Amino acid sequence: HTETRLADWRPYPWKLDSTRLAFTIAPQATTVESTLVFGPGENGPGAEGPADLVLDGAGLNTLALTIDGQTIDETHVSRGEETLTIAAAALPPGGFTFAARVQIDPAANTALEGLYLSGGIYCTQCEAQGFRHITWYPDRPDVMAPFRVRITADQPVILSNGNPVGQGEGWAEWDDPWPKPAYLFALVAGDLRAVSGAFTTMSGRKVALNVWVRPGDEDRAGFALEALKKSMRWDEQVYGREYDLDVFNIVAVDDFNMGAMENKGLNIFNSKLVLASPETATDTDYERIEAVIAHEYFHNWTGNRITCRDWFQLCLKEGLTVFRDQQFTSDMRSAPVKRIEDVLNLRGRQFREDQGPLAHPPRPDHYQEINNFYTATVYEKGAEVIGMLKRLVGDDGYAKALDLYFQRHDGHAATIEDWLKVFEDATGRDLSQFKRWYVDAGTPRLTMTEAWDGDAGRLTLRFTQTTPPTPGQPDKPPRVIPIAVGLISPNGDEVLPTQVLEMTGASQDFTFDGLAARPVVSVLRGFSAPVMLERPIDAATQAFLLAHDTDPFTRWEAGRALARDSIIAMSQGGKPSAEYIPAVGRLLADTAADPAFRALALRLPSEEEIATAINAAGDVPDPDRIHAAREALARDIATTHRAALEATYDAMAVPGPYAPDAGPAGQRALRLAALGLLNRIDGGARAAALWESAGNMTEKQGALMALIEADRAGDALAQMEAQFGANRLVMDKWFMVQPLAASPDRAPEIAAALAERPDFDWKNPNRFRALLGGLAANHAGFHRADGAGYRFYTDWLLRLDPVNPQTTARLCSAFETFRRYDPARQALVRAELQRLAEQPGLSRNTAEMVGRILG
Ligand code: DPP
Ligand code: ZN
Repeated sequence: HTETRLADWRPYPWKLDSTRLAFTIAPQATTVESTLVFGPGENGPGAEGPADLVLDGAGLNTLALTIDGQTIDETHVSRGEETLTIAAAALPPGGFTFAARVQIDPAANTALEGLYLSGGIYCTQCEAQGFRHITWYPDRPDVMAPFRVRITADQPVILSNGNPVGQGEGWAEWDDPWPKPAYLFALVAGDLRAVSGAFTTMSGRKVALNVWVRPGDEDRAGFALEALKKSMRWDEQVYGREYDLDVFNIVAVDDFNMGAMENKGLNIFNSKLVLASPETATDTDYERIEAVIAHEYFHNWTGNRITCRDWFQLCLKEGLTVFRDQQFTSDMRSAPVKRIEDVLNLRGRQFREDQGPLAHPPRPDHYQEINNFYTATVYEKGAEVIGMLKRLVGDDGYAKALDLYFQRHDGHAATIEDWLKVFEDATGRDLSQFKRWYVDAGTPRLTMTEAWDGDAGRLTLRFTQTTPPTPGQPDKPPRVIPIAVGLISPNGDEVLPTQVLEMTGASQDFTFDGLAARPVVSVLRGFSAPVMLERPIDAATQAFLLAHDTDPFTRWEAGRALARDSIIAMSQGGKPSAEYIPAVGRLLADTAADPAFRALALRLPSEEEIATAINAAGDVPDPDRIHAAREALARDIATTHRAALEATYDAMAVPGPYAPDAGPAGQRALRLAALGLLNRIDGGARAAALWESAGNMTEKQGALMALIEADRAGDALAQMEAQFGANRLVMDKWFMVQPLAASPDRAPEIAAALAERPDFDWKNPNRFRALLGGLAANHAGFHRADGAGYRFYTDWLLRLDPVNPQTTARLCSAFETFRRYDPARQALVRAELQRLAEQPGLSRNTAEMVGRILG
C-alpha cells in the first residue's frame, strides 16, 4: 500500500471560498448535493500555471458532476482509487463553482466513518478522512471554508455545525460562519431529547447549551452539561478563549470508534463519555466524562479555530488539547493526584508503544493509514512535550507564547514549526534542539550518579542520556531535558527547593555547594520529563523519600519503585525488599495524607508494568511468575497489616448521598485499595458484604472485581445482569470485568464463553473493546503459555476487520510487546500475526498495523 509522506505536502492550488450541502436523508439511499465555490489559490493557477482540481471520495454513487452548471465532459475527468481529478482545461482560471450529486448508504456503513446509523440515529464521524465517504471534496485539513447545510429528514431533531438559520417539519438549515476543514463537519438526525442550559460568555453573549440523548436517558446527562459549563468558564479564565457561536450541541451515540469528536459547535460523543448516574457510572467514569467534555470543548480554539496543516501535525491540536484538559482536571480536582494518574497512563501506554515496533515520533513523517496514528505518542507524549516547554520558558513565557499563537494563527492551518516559532518569538529562546522531542521517537534513558565532597560541602550530579533505536531511527542526538531536582537533608528537611536543571548534552554535571551534610536527592520531581530514570539507589533511601519527599510525585514514585523491585525480586525467586512492607504500614498510619494519594501509593504496580521493567533491565518477563509474585506480595501485605487495612476500609466509608467529587472519590479509592488487599486473605467475605450494601457503581464494580478474583461472583454477576441487562454501558462493564479479573488459567475460556452470548453485540465498538480489551488487560491470561488468549483474540480481529477496520487496527496493539517474551510465546504470536497478514482482503488499517508489528 502506498505511503503518505510529510515531505510530499504541497499547498492546495485552489481556494475554497464556500461550501453548501443539501442532504436528503434515507437509510439506504441518502442524497448529497454539494456546491463548492473555488477561487484561485495563493499558490494556484496564478502562481504556477493551470492546476487540476483533485477531489477525494470513497464509496460514492456519483449521479452528477458540474462546473458552473455544465456537466463536466468525461474527457476532462480521471478517476483514481479514492480521487477524482478534473483537468485544468475544464476550469476557468479565475474561479468556478463545482457541484456534485451523489448517493450514499448510511444503513450499510458498519465502519462508522462518514454518515452512519447508530440505533436509529443518523450521525457522522469525519476525522480524519471520513468526509470523503459523504461526497467529493478536498478532504484535507488545510482546505477551510464556511459551511451552509440544509438537511431533509423524517426525524424530529436535525442538527449540523454552526447556528440554526431555519427549520420546519422534516427539515433544518444550519450556517457555520467559521471556516473549517471537512473533518470538522457533522450532521445528526434522530429522535433525541435535550438536557439544556445556558452560558453567558465573558463579553456577555448568551450561548444555548444542549446535551442530546435518547429518550429515557435524560436523567444521566446533567453531569456532562455541568462539565461543559465549567470548561467554558475555565477556558475564558485561564486562556482568555471565548466561545464563538450562539449554540453548543453535544450528542451521545452508542456506536462510535473513538471517545468523542470536536466537530464545530456539534460535538458527537461515545455515550459512555456522556451518560452517568451514581448507579451506573464509577468515579473514574465521572472524572473521564468531565475531562473529555473539556477536551472536546477546548478543541474549539486548539484544533478548530487553529487547525492542522496536514495530518502529520496531529499532535499540534491533540498534544496541546490533552495538555489543556490535564490542566483543567488539575484545577478541578487534585493536581498531584492527576499528575500521578497521567504518568501511570503515559508509562502504561506510551512508554510501551515507544519501546516496541509501533514507536513513532509525536510528529511522524510517514504513514499508510492516518487512523493508526491516533496514539498515546501523539496524544499523551504530545502533551508531555508541551509540559516540558512550559517548564523551560516559565509560566509567563508560556502565556505570552499562547497569546501570540492565537493571534497569529487564528483561522489558519498550522504546523509544529509554527508552534515552536511563537515560543521563540515570544520568549527569545532558540528551540532548535527542543524540536527533537517532536521528530524523534523513543524514550530517553536518563542516568544519574552522585559524587559527594564532604570537605567542600559539594554535591555533584552527573546525568547521562541515551535513546535506544526505534524503527527507522537508529541514532538519536541528545535532547533538551528539564530535570526538576530538590535536596532533602538527612533529618527530613528540604535544603534545596525544586530547581529545574536544563540538560542539553549527552552527559552533564551539575554542582550544589554549601551543604552541611550529604543530602538525599529527589529527582525528576513532578515527572519533569518523559524519560526512564536510572540511578543507583538503595531501598532505605527510597523508603526515606517515600516518608519525607515534599514533592508528591517523587514521593509516590519512591514507593512505587519499592513495590516494583519487590515483585521483580519475588518473580525471580528472591524476597521482597525489607523496606517495603513496613513502609506500607507507615502509609496506612498517615491518616493526614490525601486518601486519593494514599490509594495510589497503596495500589501495586500492574503485571504489565513489572513485565516492562524486567524487559527494560534486559531480562525476559515470565507472565506466570510475575502474576504469582504480585499475588504473594499482596497476601504478605494483607497478612502483616490486616488490622490497619481493616481500620482504613472502615474509616473510608463515605456517608450520605453519592457525589462524584474528588474528595469522596478519593476515599472510595482508598477503601477499594484496602479491600483489594484484604480480599486475598478473607476469601471474598468483605467484598460480598460490600456488593450487598453498596449504593453506587464505584463500590459495586470494586466489590465485583474482588468477588471474581475470589472466584465467588456467580450471584453478583447474575444480579447485575438481571438489574442492568438493558443498560448497554453497565453491561459493557459486566463483559469487561470477567475476563479482566479472572484467574489467568481460565481467562481465555471465560472470554470465549461470553463471546457466544447473543448480547455480545460485537459490531458495537464499546462491547467489542470491553470483552477483548478486558482479556488483553489480564496480563497472564492473555499471554497464557498455550496461546489460547492469542488465538481467541485473533479469531475476533479477523471477524471484525471487514466490518470495522479502524477498531480492529487499534486493537492490534495488544501484540506490540510480543518480542519481550520467551521464544515459545513469540512464535505463537507470530503465527497469529501471520494468520492476520494472510487474510484475503485484510483492511489497509489492519495490514499496516500487522506489518509494523511483525517488522
Ligand atoms: N479529535 C478527537 C479527539 O481527540 C478524536 N477523534 O478529541
Ligand atoms: Zn482531541
